[in-house]
Parts: sequence; structure tokens; C-alpha cells
Amino acid sequence: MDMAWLCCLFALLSMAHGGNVTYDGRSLIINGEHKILFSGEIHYPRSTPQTWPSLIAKAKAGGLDVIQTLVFWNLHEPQFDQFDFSGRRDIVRFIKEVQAQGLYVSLRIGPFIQGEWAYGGLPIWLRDVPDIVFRSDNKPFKYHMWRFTTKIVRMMKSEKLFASQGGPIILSQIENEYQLVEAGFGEKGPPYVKWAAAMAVGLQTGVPWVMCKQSDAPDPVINACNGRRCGQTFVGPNSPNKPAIWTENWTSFYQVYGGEPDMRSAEDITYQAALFVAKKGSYVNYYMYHGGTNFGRTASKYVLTSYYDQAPLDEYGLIRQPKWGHLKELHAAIKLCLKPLLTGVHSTFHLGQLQEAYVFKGNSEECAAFLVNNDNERNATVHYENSTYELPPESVSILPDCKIVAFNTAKVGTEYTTRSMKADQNLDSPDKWEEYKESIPNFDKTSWRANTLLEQMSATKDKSDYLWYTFRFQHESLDTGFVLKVNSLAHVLHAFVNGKFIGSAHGSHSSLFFALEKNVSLINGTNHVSLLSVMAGLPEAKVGMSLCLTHHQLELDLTWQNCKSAVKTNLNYL
Ligand SMILES: *[C@@H]1O[C@H](CO)[C@@H](O)[C@H](O)[C@H]1NC(C)=O
Ligand SMILES: *[C@@H]1O[C@H](CO)[C@@H](O)[C@H](O)[C@H]1NC(C)=O
Ligand SMILES: *[C@@H]1O[C@H](CO)[C@@H](O)[C@H](O)[C@H]1NC(C)=O
Ligand SMILES: *[C@@H]1O[C@H](CO)[C@@H](O)[C@H](O)[C@H]1NC(C)=O
Ligand SMILES: *[C@@H]1O[C@H](CO)[C@@H](O)[C@H](O)[C@H]1NC(C)=O
Ligand SMILES: *[C@H]1O[C@H](CO)[C@@H](O)[C@H](O)[C@H]1NC(C)=O
Repeated sequence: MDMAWLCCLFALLSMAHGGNVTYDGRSLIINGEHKILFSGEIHYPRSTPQTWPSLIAKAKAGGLDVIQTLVFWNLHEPQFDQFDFSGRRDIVRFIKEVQAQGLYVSLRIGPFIQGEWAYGGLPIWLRDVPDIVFRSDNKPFKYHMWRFTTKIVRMMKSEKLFASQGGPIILSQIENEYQLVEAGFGEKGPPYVKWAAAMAVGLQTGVPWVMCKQSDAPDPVINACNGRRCGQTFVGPNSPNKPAIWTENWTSFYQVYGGEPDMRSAEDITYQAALFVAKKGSYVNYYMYHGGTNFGRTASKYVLTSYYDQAPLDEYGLIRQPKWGHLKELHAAIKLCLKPLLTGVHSTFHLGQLQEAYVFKGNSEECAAFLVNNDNERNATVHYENSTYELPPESVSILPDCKIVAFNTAKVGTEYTTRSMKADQNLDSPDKWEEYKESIPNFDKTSWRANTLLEQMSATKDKSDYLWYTFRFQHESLDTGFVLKVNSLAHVLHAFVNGKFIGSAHGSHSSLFFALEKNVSLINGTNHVSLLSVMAGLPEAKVGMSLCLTHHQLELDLTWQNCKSAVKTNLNYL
């Protein structure tokens, strides 16, 4: 008997998934029901298929309704028309795992995704498509974007993964934060936005599309907010018929080489999230809920392999407290308010100079209130409905019955945890290491020669992070002291002159280029310069260098570009 009951409950739960998804000014509507949804971003390739079930289970236990993920084009199509959906790339398996645990999926197809991912997710071979201009009203780009988007949508459809087919996917995203760069595309920008929206909508997924940070997202695409403080900054949807959706609520921030971990507090995250819901926000996504690991060479320039370790689930999938627990309590408190939140009449009024109430009043007794103290320094005592409430600085109190405080964002009840590490394997014993000596290549040994300095990504096609640049030249003079100056758009440079190491230099995440400047001594006869240029992750821009060798008034200009032009001598260069 019990078993039978269990079975039917399960059946009901999974049936609850199917259904067309629409929206109105209040929220997404799934199966005819308005929804307030909490979503957590988890990227399938940043963890392993073995860990997906437990990550999703922990997200569900934390009170989430939706798992949101990007789709990683260059991971799936590393060579043109050669697709790979195996192992960590198995997006269908990931989505089915989310479905099996009864959660929804939001699929951010992009296919430009940024995401601190190599080349923003675009395959490197796209660079070689003739006349292509990325993310613009450009035929070749639109063709390839259409091709990949269609490929993914068809794959989802054939697995019946859209909610309209009974699957878990309730939302999809096209493009990503395009408005930030749109002006740079001049008159090619706006038609591209219109095209992207129409192309996506034309794929007839039966679920809505969003564009994030795109205030002019064309109907019926929903413009969504990304950022840390959407609770304060989002001006709202661009139509009264669209819901307020927050696609990236940053739980901390990604970390770069040489940077400090970003510690966004549980209080701050819940304050912004509660404020967003108080202002009729209906969808909050935490970016990231689990960051995980940038395996292999998938991180973009200077980004660490560890991704959003400070998220509610840390890099290893361990619950990070109090973040996870405090968010869980927020979700539970807001779920207690659902009825008035979704059906009640919304009103807002001041409780003090920096204090506000957001109230949702339904029929009869239904009432939920959010009491907000925007003062970031002082407690505030406020009066609301004949009661007195003490509000901590910069906080939201949630009253699911307009009387009793169920949750305050600044009062963290969850205990802090610390993570202790113990060595499982020692990697420092000499027998685990081997040393290799690579000879310094010089110009005589190169087979690939060009009349200009080659741009690094075009040369390596992402097969390697390393590229040697070598050249030789004749020199005869009393003077031996010269300065070698290299301006690099790559990330690290090691320089050798006549087989001798003369120094290294590197840039940083925030710098666009760096310079190496070293004194070198030259010999009479043939001199060899060998430069090992290293990339620490694919950036979104060109990577190359210019270099010059200067001495007094004499400059040898090896690029005919950036160094002031000078004597062009009998140089041979690669
Ligand atoms: C979704 O909408 C289509 C077209 O209106 C309809 O045929 C279908 O039955 C709907 N699906 C569900 C699950 O309601
Ligand atoms: C706010 O009130 C709490 C408890 O009433 C008190 O512990 C705290 O120090 C006060 N904070 C400020 C900034 O006044
Ligand atoms: C608040 O007090 C006033 C006056 O005593 C009373 O009329 C009103 O019903 C009270 N409101 C609530 C919500 O209790
Ligand atoms: C290099 O060449 C210059 C000019 O021919 C000459 O004066 C100088 O002595 C040479 N230096 C050496 C170390 O041979
Ligand atoms: C090169 O040598 C000169 C003179 O010895 C010194 O003043 C200068 O700082 C050096 N430059 C670099 C880049 O090392
Ligand atoms: C979103 O992120 C911002 C900043 O990282 C935070 O203040 C806010 O509370 C977050 N909101 C949610 C719902 O996570």
C-alpha cells in the first residue's frame, strides 16, 4: 500500500514538470501556475558526471528550483562539424540528472557565453572563416551561430527536454550581455540583436527566451538583469508583460592569477535577493552556486583553474557555510510568502528616511511583508501595522504573515564551517618528477618563417599555449650594450639572446599588454634572439607582440609597426 502511494506521488511529481511555459508581468507561468524561482548556476564541464548527482542534490536541499547552465560551443565542436558530447561534455545526461531530481533547467545557449571560459566559448576555428565578424550583423557569423543554436535546440527536442515536451527546460538564453559591447558594432549591432532574438524564437522551443543585460531585448524575449546588486539597480523589464528575472546573481567572483578571493557575504547576497523579490522579482539565479574547476586549458586568460570556490558549494562540491544555509533559510522564508507574493496586490511605502516596506496583500488574511533598512550603518526601529520592528543595517526582514519575522538577511543563524585539507598524495618526491631540458631554438632551426611577426592564436590554433619567436641578425660594432624591448599582448614572455636566458616578464588579468625591457650584450657576427611567448588562457582579443632593439640613436625595428621606425638592416626573422 505504502509502496503504491509512493509510486503515485513520484508519478505526480514528474508530471508536474511537463507543460508549456509562458510569462506575464508577474512571473514565468509553468503549467498555468505563476512561479517564484530560485536558481543556481552549475556548469556541467566544470565538474564530472560522477559528481553531478550530489551537486544537484545539494542544490535541491538548499531550496533551489532551477539549475542554470551555459552551453559551451568550443567544447562541443572543437573542429568544424565534429561534435563531442562525451564525459564532462554530456549535456543531455546533466539535464536528465537535474530532471531526475525534480528540478527545472535554464539553458543559456549563448553561444557567445564569456563565462571566464576560453575564447568566451567560441570555437577557435571560427577565426578562420572568411569575412567573419563575431557577434555582429555578419552573414558568416550568423550562419554559424544559427547552426550551433539549432543543433543544441534539436538535440534537446529529440530528447524531449523542453518543458513543453514534458522535460525540465523552462527557459533559454540567446547571446550574453551584448549591450555592453553593442556600441562598438555601430549600425551592425541593433539588427544583430533583432536577428538573434527572431532566430531563437523561430526555433519554437515552447519555452521563453531571455537576453541578459539587453534592455531593448525584442519581444517576446525577456530582458534579464545580471550583476551583484539587481535588487537595487535593475530598472525592470522593458514591457509590463514581462517578468523581472535575475540571471546572474554573483555569489562571489572569479579569481585571477595574483588576485585575492572575493568574499561576498551571505548577508549581502540574501539582502540583494530578498530586495529583488520584494520589488516583484520572480527569478533569482546565483552565479555561481557551484563554480568547480576549469579543467585542462578551458579557463580564459589569467583565470585560475579553481572557479568560484567561494560559492555555496565550493570547488569540491562541499557545502560552504554559512552561505549555503543562509540562502536555504531565505528560500524557505520566501516560499512561505508564495500565495500573497503571486496573487496579492503590491504596495510600497516608507517606514523612515531609509526604510521601506514592500507589502503583498491577497484576499482575506493573506499578506506578506518585506521590511527593508537601506541604512548601511545604523539599526532602525520601524513601526508597521501596530508593531515595532528592529531592523539591522542593510537588511531585509521577511514577514510571511505581515506579523512575525521569519527571516532577516543580516541575522545569520547558520554556523560557519572551515575547510581543512589533508594531503592525500605527496607529489614532491623526486621519483615523481622528471626533468626535461628543451634546447633554445634559434632561427637556423626554424622551418616556418614569415615576413611579419605572427599573431599567436592564429599561429598555434590553440594547439599549444607556447610559441617560440626567433630571429637573427648581423652585428658589428665597438658597442656591445643594447636594450631589448618587447611589447607583448600575450601573458608571459621568456627571452634568450645567443642561447642565454636574459629575463622574463608577465602581464595581469587587468592589463592589455606588458613590456619586457632588458639590457643585452651583442657579439660581432650573427646574434640570435629567441622569445618564448606563453598564453595563460585564450583571451577575446588578438595576441601578438612587437619588439625592438635600441641603442643610442640606433633602433632596429623588427615589426615595422610599433617601435619608431629606424634602420632596417639585414634582419631575418620568424
Ligand atoms: C502546449 O501548447 C501546445 C500548443 O498550444 C498544446 O498543443 C500542448 O498540448 C500544450 N502542452 C501542454 C503540456 O499543455
Ligand atoms: C543593532 O542592534 C543590535 C541588537 O539590538 C546590537 O547588538 C548592535 O550593536 C546594533 N548595531 C548598531 C550598528 O547599532
Ligand atoms: C492597529 O491599531 C488600530 C487602532 O488601535 C486598529 O484600528 C487597527 O485595526 C490595528 N491594525 C492591526 C493590523 O492590528
Ligand atoms: C667588433 O667589431 C668592431 C668593428 O669591426 C671592432 O672594432 C671590435 O674590436 C670587434 N669586437 C670584438 C670583441 O671582436
Ligand atoms: C641597462 O643598463 C644601464 C647601465 O648599466 C642601467 O642604467 C639600466 O637601468 C639598465 N636597464 C635595464 C632595463 O636593465
Ligand atoms: C546577487 O549577487 C549580489 C552580489 O553578488 C548579491 O548582493 C545578491 O544578494 C545576490 N542575489 C542573489 C539572489 O543571490
